Amino acid sequence: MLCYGVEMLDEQIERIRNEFESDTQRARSPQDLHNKYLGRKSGLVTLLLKQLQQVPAAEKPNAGKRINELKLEVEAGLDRLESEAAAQALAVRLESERVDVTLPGNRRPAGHAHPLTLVRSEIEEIFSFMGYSVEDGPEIESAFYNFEALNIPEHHPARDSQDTFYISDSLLLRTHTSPVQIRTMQKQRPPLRIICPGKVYRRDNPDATHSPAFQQIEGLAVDEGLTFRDFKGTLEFFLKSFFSQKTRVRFRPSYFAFTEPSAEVDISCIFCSGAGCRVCKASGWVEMLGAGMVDPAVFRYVDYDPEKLAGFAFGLGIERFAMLKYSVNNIQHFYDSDLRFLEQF
Ligand code: 2NL
Repeated sequence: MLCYGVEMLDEQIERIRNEFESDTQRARSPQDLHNKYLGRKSGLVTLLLKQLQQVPAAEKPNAGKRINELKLEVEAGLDRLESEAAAQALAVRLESERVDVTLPGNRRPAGHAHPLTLVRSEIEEIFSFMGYSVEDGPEIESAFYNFEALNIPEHHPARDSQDTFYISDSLLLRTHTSPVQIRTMQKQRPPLRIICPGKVYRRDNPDATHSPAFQQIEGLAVDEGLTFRDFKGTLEFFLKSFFSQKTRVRFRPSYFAFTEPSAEVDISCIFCSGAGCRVCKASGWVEMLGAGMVDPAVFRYVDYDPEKLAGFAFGLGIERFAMLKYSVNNIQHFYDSDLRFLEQF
């Protein structure tokens, strides 16, 4: 297909221009058309440019100019095709990935606090209101902090390995959170107002009201001139705040090695208001906590002067408070992690 005349070249240019024109109408891919017209070896425009070597020198500038015009036209046409193809691809993709932003989202189920945590928080709040702070301590304790400093001597039945989980001769799982109070008294000078929530361990067989691991809150106030009336008023305020203002509170004499005098504290039954039912075993009263004025022997263990200072303390089981407040008849429900139970709180 050699050509030597401008005439013939013009014909070729026109033919290629027309062919390109109709190729672009037929929606062929820009890449194919690029190869067909501008391909490095056999593109139609490329071949035409190669033929330029054989054009007589006089006609070369003119011929070159025309071929170049064709090349620029083809390039512009290909650019247009390419941007049209890209716009088309984007439109297809947008359509296929269309998102209806008005559809409701997938809500993830949200968890919430465990009932024992709810009760602990509520008790902490009532005592914070009265100026108490919350203290924490280790669950593995020494016999000194768990027993000795609480005036529970060696050979006392509470120390028996039948009742206590021993780790070694002198280490054990705390049976109450009193050791935290002993540690706090060693660190801080009075006045002191603290509550100590936490897990405690006792060798009980699990049943509807017992668990070998349960949660306790103990409280302690120490100051000069604290009286039994402060003690009664504090616990009455706490129990009425937690249950209801209508709840009546009763103190019965009791005994603990670490308090003197000691008391068991009852509330009027919240189910029958004192008339007598199954929960209060027809007595109208339900025992809620043990408490008393701190025994002078305990003060001596922490170098507090029992002649100058007085204090009161109490201990309660969080599970017991939760069972009464939420009418749960088996303590094991709190540990079974059954959502049908937990979702009710
Ligand atoms: C119960 C109730 C009680 C205390 C705990 C206590 C702590 C210190 C000093 C004096 Cl550091 N007392 N705690 C007092 C009375 C009762 O727990 O039923 N315990 C067997």
